[in-house]
Amino acid sequence: MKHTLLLAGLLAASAPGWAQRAPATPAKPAKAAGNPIFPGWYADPEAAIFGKQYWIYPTYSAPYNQQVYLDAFSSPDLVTWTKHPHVLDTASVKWAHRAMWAPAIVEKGGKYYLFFGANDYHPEKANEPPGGIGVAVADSPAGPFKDLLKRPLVGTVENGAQPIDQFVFKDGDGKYYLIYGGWGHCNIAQLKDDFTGFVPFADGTTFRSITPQGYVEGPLMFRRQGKYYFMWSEGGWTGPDYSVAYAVGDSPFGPFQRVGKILAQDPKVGTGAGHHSVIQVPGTERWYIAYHRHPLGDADGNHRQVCLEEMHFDKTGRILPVKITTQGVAAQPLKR
Ligand code: FUB
Repeated sequence: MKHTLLLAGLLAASAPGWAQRAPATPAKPAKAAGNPIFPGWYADPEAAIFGKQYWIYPTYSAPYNQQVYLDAFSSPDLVTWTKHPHVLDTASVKWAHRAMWAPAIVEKGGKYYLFFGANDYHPEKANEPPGGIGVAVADSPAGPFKDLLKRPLVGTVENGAQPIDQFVFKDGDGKYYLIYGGWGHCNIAQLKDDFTGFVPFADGTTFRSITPQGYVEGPLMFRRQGKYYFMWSEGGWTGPDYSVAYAVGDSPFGPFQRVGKILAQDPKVGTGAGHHSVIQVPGTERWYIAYHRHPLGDADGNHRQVCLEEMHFDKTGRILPVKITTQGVAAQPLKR
């Protein structure tokens, strides 16, 4: 879907005296994406850049029993989005039957690995079938993704963390980490090179808790100027107060001291702004935050829509609070 907005600059063109100063060829109006960036109920957007395309992999935000597939969306410029239906489907993951959640994508060695949660695993329930975090692989970011392991990669509750809301972080030394967890607990574990399991830490443990104060779910990590930024969602995802906070550390293991919230509802724009991801345009200091929010006045918890805003840092490296908008971001074609 294409959203085109004429920016305020055009209005200014009618100001007295403008005609004399205007260039002979009027500037092309900048396009803006508009929020939400594509139609439909979607949540937990994982944003990525592969080649000259932006990608977004969201959760299909329907009742759990209908969450049996994942769609993806691609764009050359953040404005025009193409839908890739059912890039992963429970039909190709035998152990997954509902609640397919919060994809995380990584490219390695020419293959694309899509990590996902499935089944809303609750081991305390009688006859609970397997569930947790799985991994699927494809030759293209558009799929089709096929189950890599034929079983969950994480199918147990470790350190109190529900096995959902996975994120894959690649550190500067080439090591990949799975960072995940619901129920207010977050773990980090080092992935094996082929993503089929984990490399235990030197102390013999596999899952290390890095849960910061206020953490609920939806973790994410990135590195900037030698610092590790750890971000997560707080509050309840069905309600208006869902939001995003962050901490900064010197290693992927922290310790992480909560700095504060940077994304939250704006009662004039949308509510429940949370479960985000972050992308940096390669070779620039341009950063974007993808997140979901509820439309104003809509109390259905599943009614979530994917939005995009720019994200900025101050001179000391603090993330500035993000203003949620209806106009979204300007077109940003990728150069390489
Ligand atoms: O979309 C399903 C769940 O809602 C996610 O796993 C949570 O993070 C919340 O966004």
